[in-house]
Amino acid sequence: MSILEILKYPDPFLKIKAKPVSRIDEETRKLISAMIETMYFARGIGLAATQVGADKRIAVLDVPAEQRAGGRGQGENLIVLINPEIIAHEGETKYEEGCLSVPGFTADVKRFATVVVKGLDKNGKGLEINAGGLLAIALQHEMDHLDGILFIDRLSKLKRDIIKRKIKKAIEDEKKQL
Ligand code: QAP
Ligand code: CO
Repeated sequence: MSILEILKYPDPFLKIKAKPVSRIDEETRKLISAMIETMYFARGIGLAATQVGADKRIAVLDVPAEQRAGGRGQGENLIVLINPEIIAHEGETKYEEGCLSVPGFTADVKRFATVVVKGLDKNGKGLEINAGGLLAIALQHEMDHLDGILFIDRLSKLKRDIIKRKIKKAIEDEKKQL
């Protein structure tokens, strides 16, 4: 059992482009378990390795079934994705996103409506996911993290500047409280 610290914007580590995983060794397996525990503990639906300070292309997701076409029972929606890539996409959609690394803030973000994502599962077996709805959005959000991109970076410059100013002010106010 280990809960990891989630890095918060503007931590510079959130901007790195994570390195591909070449071997799923003991250290990688431990990281994956800790990421899953941390995601559930923080009540998130997705978490990328860079958010917990690990330079590896790994994401974990658990998008609730009712929000997911053809979804199954709770606890059966856990996805571990290693070295993910979008191999096809269609359409466009907009969703009010949040992020565990930008707590307390949300904004409408434009994404592909459906994606086909290729990668490896936790055992290194090839995996292909055909997703729409919230899962498609979550996959794109987590894959962005692995390239050092936050949802606020996907906003227009005007909206981005406004939200960044609000976040910085919230951090300042929090410091004053101490
Ligand atoms: C990424 O986000 C995502 O601000 C996962 O106070 C976002 O789990 C995928 C969270 C939108 C699809 C759509 C955020 C929890 C969790 C907060 C999350 C907060 C507490 C965000
Ligand atoms: Co995020």
